[in-house]
Amino acid sequence: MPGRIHTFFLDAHRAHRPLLLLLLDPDHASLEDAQILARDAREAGVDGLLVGGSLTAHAHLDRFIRGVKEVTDSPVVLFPGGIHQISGEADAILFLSIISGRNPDSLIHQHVLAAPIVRRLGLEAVATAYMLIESGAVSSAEFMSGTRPLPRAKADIAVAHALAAEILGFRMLYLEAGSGAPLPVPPGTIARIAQSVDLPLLVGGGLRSPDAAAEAVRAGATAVVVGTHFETAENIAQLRDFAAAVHNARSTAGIAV
Ligand code: 1GP
Repeated sequence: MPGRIHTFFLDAHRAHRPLLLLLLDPDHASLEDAQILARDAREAGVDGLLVGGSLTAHAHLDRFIRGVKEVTDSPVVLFPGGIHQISGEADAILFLSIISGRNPDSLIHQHVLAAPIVRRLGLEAVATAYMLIESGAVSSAEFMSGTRPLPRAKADIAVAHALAAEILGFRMLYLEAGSGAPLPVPPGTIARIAQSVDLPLLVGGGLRSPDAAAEAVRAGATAVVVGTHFETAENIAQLRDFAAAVHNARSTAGIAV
């Protein structure tokens, strides 16, 4: 039976009820700042929080997540850059396999190391196929994982990866341009994938405006993830605009694919 967080995404996907997720990187925010942001996000209508990063050298991940959960009742889901980012305090972990790459370490090896820990903690793990898409610069995820992203202009290749992920039994797809990417995932690629597979589709990287977030949703994203933009204090006031843009995107004009 799907766990609580898998159900949260499945329900959103099936009901065409798009979600805005805020990414908190414990290396980029103190617990106090993260608590303020998490509280503001909840009030602005943000649907959930991801916690993680490519490095995350944070020595007190459990305490960080406990602290965030004190101020929000939104789901808090691990988005790990490695097996050192596992915490039983989270509601679930995205069990990410970087299927765009050909590095066995990020396809299966890290998972073999993580699985016994996840099971011992009783943590819900949602098998998520993670696809890096070329985005105009080398992303941290690309560099740290030692993998190459999918070519930006080749939607057919991205679709074939998504189909393989669905056939292999992954529960969700994550299309990633990379944190702070100059260019987000092309809406045309999102649309082709959304038309090809029946899985919750998370999209993130380089989304800096409500319009860009809405465009990803109109193309077919179940959830959009925004991190870097809200690490700048003056942008936090835009949380509400982002949430409204995402939640209302499907009721406004569609995109041409
Ligand atoms: C990164 O998709 C997330 O893994 C969010 O990206 O930081 O560019 O918003 P940004």
